[in-house]
Amino acid sequence: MSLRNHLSISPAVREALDSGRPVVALESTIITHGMPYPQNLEMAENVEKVIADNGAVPATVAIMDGKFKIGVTADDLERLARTGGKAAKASRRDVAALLASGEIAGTTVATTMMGAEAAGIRVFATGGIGGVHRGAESTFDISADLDELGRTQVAVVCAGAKSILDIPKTLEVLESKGVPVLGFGTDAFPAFWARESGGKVDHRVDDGEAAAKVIALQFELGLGGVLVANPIPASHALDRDMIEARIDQAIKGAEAEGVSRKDLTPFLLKRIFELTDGKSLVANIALVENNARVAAQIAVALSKRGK
Ligand code: PSU
Ligand code: MN
Repeated sequence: MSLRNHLSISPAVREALDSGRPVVALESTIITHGMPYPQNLEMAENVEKVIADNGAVPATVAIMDGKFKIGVTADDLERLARTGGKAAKASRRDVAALLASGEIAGTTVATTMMGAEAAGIRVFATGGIGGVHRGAESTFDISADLDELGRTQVAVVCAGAKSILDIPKTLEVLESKGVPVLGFGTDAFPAFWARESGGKVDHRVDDGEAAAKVIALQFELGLGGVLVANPIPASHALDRDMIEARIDQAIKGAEAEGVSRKDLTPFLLKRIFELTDGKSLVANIALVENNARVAAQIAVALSKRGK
């Protein structure tokens, strides 16, 4: 039983892993379902570059052509970006069916963690994680990302969670699953476009070294994943009241149109983009690049520790 038999690892990533050099995984649902074309392609290329500029090798993960790809070619990246929302969105439950069909799919945080762990990659950068949706007490809509963080030994660097989710409930579930939440230079759990959500992190780390020390111990102890919460740069943060009002509007729209389940997050992202005249997208790109930089610093620090 091993996902390893279904990986296709790019030569650059293979070489880095074999020689113990730092590697950072990247997800692809953010490319297929999180942003429109061509900004998604530009973002994906820039983020890979930020990681390389900070001394690590980028490994964008996707399920396509019947393989779990770890590190994709420029051509693959373009295919993912152009296919966009017509691609499948691969959560844990979709992996076997998508490997069987050969369909093209963006990997969520959950599935990117699975691929990263199977390949031996310890650090992964994204924008925001999935979590407990507002109204989950009646819909049961809780992202598989939270379960994956509880069991898979990968550190995920994100800008917190969007307040399209219920952030207090998301933090409660992370606690139940035993996931340490590390605030990167902050005591506040960030809310994606805003630097604060009102929630607190469990522990604070102020640089890549400090984060790597905790992550290395967590993995040595076999305790599952780690969430590193890295707030959006202040220069790009959006006004909290403005964005909250737009999010409320988008959620009402989803309810009115009967959008739910796995279509909900992509629908809300698109509506918020429209309602903020694209400001949400500019901020989203800035925070992903910021997370990529921090993830590379952590990967470099881990590799110095021989992890
Ligand atoms: N949140 C964002 N942008 C995203 C996603 C979440 O701000 O692109 C994507 C990620 O890939 C995440 C997934 O893992 O949506 C969660 O989807 P779901 O809630 O269906 O598990
Ligand atoms: Mn869901």
